[in-house]
Amino acid sequence: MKLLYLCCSVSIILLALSQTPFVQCLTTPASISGREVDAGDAPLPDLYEASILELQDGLDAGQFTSILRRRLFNLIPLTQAYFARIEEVNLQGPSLRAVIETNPSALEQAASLDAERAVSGKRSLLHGIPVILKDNIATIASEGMNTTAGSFALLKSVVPDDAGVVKKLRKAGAIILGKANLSEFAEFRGNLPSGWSGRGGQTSNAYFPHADPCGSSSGSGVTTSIGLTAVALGSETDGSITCPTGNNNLAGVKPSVGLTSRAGVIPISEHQDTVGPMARSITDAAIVLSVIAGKDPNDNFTSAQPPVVPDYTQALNTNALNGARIGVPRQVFLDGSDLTGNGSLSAIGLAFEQALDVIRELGATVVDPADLPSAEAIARSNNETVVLDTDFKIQINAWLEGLISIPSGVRSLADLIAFDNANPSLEEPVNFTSQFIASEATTGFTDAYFQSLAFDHELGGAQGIDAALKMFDLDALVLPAQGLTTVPAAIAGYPIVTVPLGFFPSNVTIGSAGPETVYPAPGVPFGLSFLGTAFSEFDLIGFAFAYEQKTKTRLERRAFPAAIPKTQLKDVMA
Ligand SMILES: *[C@@H]1O[C@H](CO)[C@@H](O)[C@H](O)[C@H]1NC(C)=O
Ligand SMILES: *[C@@H]1O[C@H](CO)[C@@H](O)[C@H](O)[C@H]1NC(C)=O
Ligand SMILES: *[C@@H]1O[C@H](CO)[C@@H](O)[C@H](O)[C@H]1NC(C)=O
Ligand SMILES: *[C@@H]1O[C@H](CO)[C@@H](O)[C@H](O)[C@H]1NC(C)=O
Ligand SMILES: *[C@@H]1O[C@H](CO)[C@@H](O)[C@H](O)[C@H]1NC(C)=O
Ligand SMILES: *[C@@H]1O[C@H](CO)[C@@H](O)[C@H](O)[C@H]1NC(C)=O
Ligand SMILES: CC(=O)N[C@H]1CO[C@H](CO)[C@@H](O)[C@@H]1O
Repeated sequence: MKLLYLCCSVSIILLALSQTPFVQCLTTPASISGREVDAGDAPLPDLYEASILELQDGLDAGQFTSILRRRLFNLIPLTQAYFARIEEVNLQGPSLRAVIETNPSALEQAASLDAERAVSGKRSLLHGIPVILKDNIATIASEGMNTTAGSFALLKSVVPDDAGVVKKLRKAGAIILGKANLSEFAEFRGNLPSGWSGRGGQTSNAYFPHADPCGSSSGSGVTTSIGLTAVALGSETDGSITCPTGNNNLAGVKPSVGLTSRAGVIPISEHQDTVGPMARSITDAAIVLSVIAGKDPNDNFTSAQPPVVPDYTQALNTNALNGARIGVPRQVFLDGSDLTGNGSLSAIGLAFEQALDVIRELGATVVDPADLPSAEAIARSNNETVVLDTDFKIQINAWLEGLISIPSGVRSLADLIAFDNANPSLEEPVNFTSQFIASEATTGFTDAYFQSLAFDHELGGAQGIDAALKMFDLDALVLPAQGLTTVPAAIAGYPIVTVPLGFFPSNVTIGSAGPETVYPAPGVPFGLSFLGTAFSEFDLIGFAFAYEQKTKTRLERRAFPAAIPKTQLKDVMA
């Protein structure tokens, strides 16, 4: 009854205000995917952890409405609550610097999406759900936000259009809450610290003061980890979703190259870049991926994907690991890293061994080791650098050329280097521009480039991940999310699905990660990755979900107290 009452009272007020015909209230189903809900009587969701489905239940029930304050819309309080939470911790308090800009049009979008929902129901499970975008994902300038990859050189530049993934989000009814700080140019500038950009400063992890959030989707990770947004999008070329997903206690999907559009995303390399969700649960990540996946005429790599985008929420099966064969390509992380043995990162190796036991308990056969035949060749290879250096120059030049306008006048990589050198106080070029310089020195699509590209696909795919899957008759591979474990999937363009694995213990020796950051540090999270062949996201999401539901590792530990925002829905509704 309560549900009906709330729904109708909101709609009647809307009707009075707008003369919009009131038709939907009685027929809007009060359940999502067959679940019975009566959120009208339920407590308000805690925004630190709130899932997309919890938020939808509240929205369906009109639960976030404050009639006292004449707030007639559910989405305005929800959006305001997230804005207030950002305000509390972004530049004040722990100064996490996770958000680079908020969307000045968000409240307007919230109002119109709310009115639409009252009249004709929700467009999708993302209707009204706030999303934060990494600052390399374009949004039309008229909305009020910049798209800069964190660089002052791109400030106030005008992009030709929304990114392909943003068009899909808007169509699904999502609210774009803001842009996330990142490692500038997605960490393709030089030896810059993870999570640092000229415009945004140093992003910090919320689990230990000044801890490394990992990069380059650092702000996407930190904002999601403490509920400054419902979900975020990140991008990965090699490790940039996987690593910050792990370091911030999240679930994330690095999709196969070509599953999600890169049109309108400030590029590194079309051969490796990919855009994916970073969320607090595999369920949320699956909901977002189902929306952003799909073909886009503006990114022809998407034509390689299977004809039908799966509904990834159909993969959410707690039994998914039962009977599966999961391989451990140990050489990938034993070589040249400190994840095992007695080093400061050994907690990761220890937790990983325990995770293998959980995977066995869930009915899977763990094949260990299940090494990639190419593991040693990958460790020795410099092919990826050749490909990325060459691609970046060509693609960033095209991006800069394609802008409608750019006040800095920067129209090429050479201009970008000159801008950084001319503005040391903004962009600290001394130590941070070496990758730009290496890329600028490349001379286009040489024979060596094509050879490197072909080797990469071969090393990551046919002699790498695909070879191991075939030789050991596996359904997927599993690895810690840190270190160089992302390289084989990066060079092959293959997917990775990451879930929380554990946290550094309180007695870990605190290390230095950059001028302003520490790593490892007590309580800082790390992740577990499931890997497979191209377009195997559906299966990987199932495996990750089964592991996540069995362990619920995310809930074991929260951010440090000052990094937990206090504003909740009740505070903006009262
Ligand atoms: C970009 O950022 C600048 C400075 O913060 C701001 O004045 C401007 O409104 C923002 N948006 C666009 C589209 O330029
Ligand atoms: C996309 O188009 C480019 C340029 O026209 C071409 O070189 C490339 O092979 C195409 N890629 C795919 C996957 O179709
Ligand atoms: C770890 O330390 C113990 C005791 O100091 C030593 O016996 C062992 O060999 C070390 N293990 C590795 C992998 O270094
Ligand atoms: C690329 O990989 C191939 C195959 O392993 C190797 O022979 C070659 O030396 C590598 N090239 C570079 C530039 O590292
Ligand atoms: C640049 O790096 C070098 C070596 O790592 C260091 O000695 C120097 O202080 C750094 N310069 C600046 C301006 O940070
Ligand atoms: C930290 O504590 C654990 C458990 O109490 C212990 O096994 C480990 O050796 C300690 N590590 C260090 C670096 O002191
Ligand atoms: C939304 C927000 O707080 N943005 C800030 C990000 O950091 C830069 C640099 O400190 C500030 O100028 C922005 O206001």
